[in-house]
Amino acid sequence: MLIKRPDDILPSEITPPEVYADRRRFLQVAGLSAAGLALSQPTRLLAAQSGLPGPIAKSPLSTAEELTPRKDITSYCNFYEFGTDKSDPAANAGRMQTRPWTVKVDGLVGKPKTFDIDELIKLAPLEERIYRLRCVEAWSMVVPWVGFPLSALLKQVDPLGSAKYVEFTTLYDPKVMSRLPVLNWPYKEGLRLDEAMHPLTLMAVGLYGDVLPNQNGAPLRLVVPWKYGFKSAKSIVHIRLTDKQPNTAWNDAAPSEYGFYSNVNPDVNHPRWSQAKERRIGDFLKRPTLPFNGYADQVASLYTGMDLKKNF
Ligand SMILES: Nc1nc2c(c(=O)[nH]1)N[C@H]1C(S)=C(S)[C@@H](COP(=O)(O)O)O[C@H]1N2
Ligand SMILES: [Mo]
Repeated sequence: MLIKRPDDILPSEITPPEVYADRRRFLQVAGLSAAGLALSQPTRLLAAQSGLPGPIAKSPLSTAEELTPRKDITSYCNFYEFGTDKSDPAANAGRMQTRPWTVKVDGLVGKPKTFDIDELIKLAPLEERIYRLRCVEAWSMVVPWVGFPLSALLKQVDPLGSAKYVEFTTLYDPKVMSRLPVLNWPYKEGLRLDEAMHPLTLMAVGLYGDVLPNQNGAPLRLVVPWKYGFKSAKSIVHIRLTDKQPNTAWNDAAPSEYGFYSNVNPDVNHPRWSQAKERRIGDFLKRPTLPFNGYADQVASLYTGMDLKKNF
């Protein structure tokens, strides 16, 4: 299952020692057991695709569940700037130009910087991370992202001790995007700094071994696998570190329905529907939703002592 397209795999793939050493270091930083994770899956390298610098290491943090077909991931999308129907982003997001593209990183940092996207993509080794994505609308997918940990980017700008939160702002270009005030444009999202630095938090630049399609948030999107899908801000242009909890597009739109944390929680229902179960795209029957979308072992400790019914 891990090898979705065998023709993408290099014929001579053996884990180079430096990749293995990096991975061990990564696991140590993550506080995860190398024995438990690193040995559970083979580390294979995908061949570099035309649009992404290679090689792309297979992450031990991937789920082994069956992948959602690429066609579904790229045609059943939420990207309200391009329309509110699931099929609208695939039809309309092609109008967005993703080069040249810069991402400004500033706020409470020692070394603010504006990155060119192609420089950013080479900043840390790319990994394939297969994660569950659980939408607040109670459907889910399994997505083979390609990206790098957000922490690698944040370390480049030296967060100050006073930084407590990270705000993400995405592109708003009314020439190619909706002018309807569906949400307060530009779309914004936010994380606490420790959530942003968590090793599971990914900046995705690719999907299925190739560059991100526009409708999935090219050229750069956030992926936070233990939170509802709407936290995954697409087509990011600005990242700002701050000492105050940032506003977010969905919290602004409906504060009683969408909180700042938005951790996947089967025990806290959306005011208008249950969150206890989800329908995996392609399945007929629903399956139970897991606390923190199945990532509780890695992330529950971030919320020790917090009332997650109040901080939903
Ligand atoms: N800029 C922007 N980012 C966004 C959204 C959006 O409307 N605009 N929708 C969010 C929601 S609700 C979900 S579920 C995911 C969907 O990602 P996908 O379409 O790649 O599956 O993107 C999130 N990121
Ligand atoms: Mo969503």
